[in-house]
Amino acid sequence: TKDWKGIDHVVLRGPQGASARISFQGGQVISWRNDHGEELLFTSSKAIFKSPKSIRGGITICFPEFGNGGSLEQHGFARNKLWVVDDDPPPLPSNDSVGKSFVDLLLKPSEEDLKFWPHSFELRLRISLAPGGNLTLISRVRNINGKPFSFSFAYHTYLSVSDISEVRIEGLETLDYLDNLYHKERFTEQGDALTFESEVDRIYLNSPNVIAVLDHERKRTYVIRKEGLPDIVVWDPWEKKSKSMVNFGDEEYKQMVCVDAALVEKPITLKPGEEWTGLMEISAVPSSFCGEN
Ligand code: TA6
Repeated sequence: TKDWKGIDHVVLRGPQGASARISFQGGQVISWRNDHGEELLFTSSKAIFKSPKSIRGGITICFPEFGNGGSLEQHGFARNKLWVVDDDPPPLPSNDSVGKSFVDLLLKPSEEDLKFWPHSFELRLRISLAPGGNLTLISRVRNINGKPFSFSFAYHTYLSVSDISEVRIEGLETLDYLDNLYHKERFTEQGDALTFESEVDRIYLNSPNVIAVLDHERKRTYVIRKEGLPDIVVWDPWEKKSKSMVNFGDEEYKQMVCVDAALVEKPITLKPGEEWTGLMEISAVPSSFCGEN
């Protein structure tokens, strides 16, 4: 359908009211609501809903590169491309989507993409919504090239929070991280949960496969589970950077935090015919379920 901000999209609906809205542009989740109709993802009020740029918010797919270290545009081209519905996807190894509402999308490189990144691939993305509202994204990258290629990847996820100063992230304690604010220098996180009082832009390395983002004020906890994605990126632009972004409100850094299940430090290399799978599942639960008051 096209009735929402003029963009082609599909809506998944759960039996009790949860929903997810997915744009074909970028294969991007642009809304995810729980059974009470509350929005769980942040989208900027200044977001530009016009291709070929990705919308500021939701979950953007960063592929074949995360960041801007290489020859491609920042975070790769996948988020700026029009994806198609994959009518006949090869079966997934697990029966992960049984009982869920889901959509399968597909991205293949255009002639133009191949000029900048000369590797033929198929990127398949299944997005599914479970009856309780959990959202799962499963990406599969297949090398259909004659030669090996390497890539990095991220589910760049803008979580909606009430006030960033009330947020803390558990599961990253004692991990090493690369700090984008210090030329990717390597540091080690201390023993406490991560809290925010200034700009944060870090890549936590080899994180546990489950981490929790606690929004104390809203009494909500996001639980992020991942497979095949060793790293977690955490980003909040804070005051100064917010002002420099045209498609982001000056004060909106307070209402969001990006927590990305990602593969950044050690890119994956696929030989011809090989496939890689990366999964992220997010659930949003009342904090009391996680031992919070
Ligand atoms: O680590 C997250 C990050 O790479 C930041 O450095 C920040 O620039 C952000 O992504 C957003 O990138 P974008 O290209 O969407 O403006």
